[in-house]
Amino acid sequence: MTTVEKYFKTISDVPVEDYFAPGHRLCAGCGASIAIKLAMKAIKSPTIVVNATGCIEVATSMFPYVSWRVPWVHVAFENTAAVASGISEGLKILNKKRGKIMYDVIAIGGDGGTFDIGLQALSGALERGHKMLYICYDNEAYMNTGVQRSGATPIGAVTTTSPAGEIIPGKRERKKDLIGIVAAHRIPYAATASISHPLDFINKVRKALEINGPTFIHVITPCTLGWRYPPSLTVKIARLAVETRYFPVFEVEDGRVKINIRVSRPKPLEEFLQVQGRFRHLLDDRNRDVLEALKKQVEENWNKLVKLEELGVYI
Ligand SMILES: Cc1ncc(C[n+]2csc(CCOP(=O)(O)OP(=O)(O)O)c2C)c(N)n1
Ligand code: SF4
Ligand SMILES: [Mg+2]
Repeated sequence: MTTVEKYFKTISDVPVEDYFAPGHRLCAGCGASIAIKLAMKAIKSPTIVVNATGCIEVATSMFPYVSWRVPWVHVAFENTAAVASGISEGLKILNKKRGKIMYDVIAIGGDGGTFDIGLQALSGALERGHKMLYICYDNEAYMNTGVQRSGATPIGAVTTTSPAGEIIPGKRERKKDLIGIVAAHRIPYAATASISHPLDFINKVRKALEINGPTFIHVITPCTLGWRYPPSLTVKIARLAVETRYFPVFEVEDGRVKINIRVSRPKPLEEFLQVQGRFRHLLDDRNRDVLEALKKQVEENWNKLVKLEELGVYI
């Protein structure tokens, strides 16, 4: 890791308090649950969480139990960023009227709720410039409703709406470049992260919360159900996503790109694919072209980032 400021230098610096409490109903080995637990370790003052529908919301708020030890609002996919921005502005007014009210606002959405359904509200909030952090946990499909493909599902992956067989070899379209879309709004801070690198992620959340404007973090969160692997492999698969360059970890700060985890000798992409049932068919000779297309996209994406870092701009 290079430059994310190290608010927490080692894991032992990270607060022991959990604002995301245990006892929720997320699957054993759920990558998203790890991401949210880590994110909530980084909060620095009273915080309001605005949570779109999805596994994180559904499985942490089953009446009469709740896993949130901070004020928490459930919202629809379409208006997550809009609600978060309204709360942020409301707090600003209260601040003016009553003096220092120190609250941070974090919006949380899955890939379906962010790449697809909530994209217009997100774009509006980023463009208007509210002080809020939006975290997208990306398990690359609509998991809570039974693993349907989303704009974040990569080419070749099996979902229930992109099954591999005689007709199609898994999803046919490529993954949407969400961070590119977000960065195009020229917000002060956007970053990617992986649950396999917890300090990098926690420090990024803290860094984002300290910025007086809209910030965005895209974290990759393997899903044992949808990616079809045993729960014990979650962190290993998240690490392989980084080590194969499948999911580059970088930040875009005031338009400048910095690759935080430089993968100079990537592991073969097959190491990431072969442990997941959703990709296993890609190792079959008859799907070689899809595997090659995925490899090409991974390579292009990495090369683009390296170039943008050299250039010193994202777009
Ligand atoms: C407008 C709307 N469409 C569909 C649904 C049904 N729904 C509930 S959870 C969910 C999946 C969300 O996927 P994602 O945002 O990726 O989160 P994940 O379930 O993967 O955590 C869907 C489609 C809904 N609640 N609202
Ligand atoms: S389906 Fe996937 S994202 Fe949802 S709780 Fe289970 S492991 Fe987590
Ligand atoms: Mg999802």
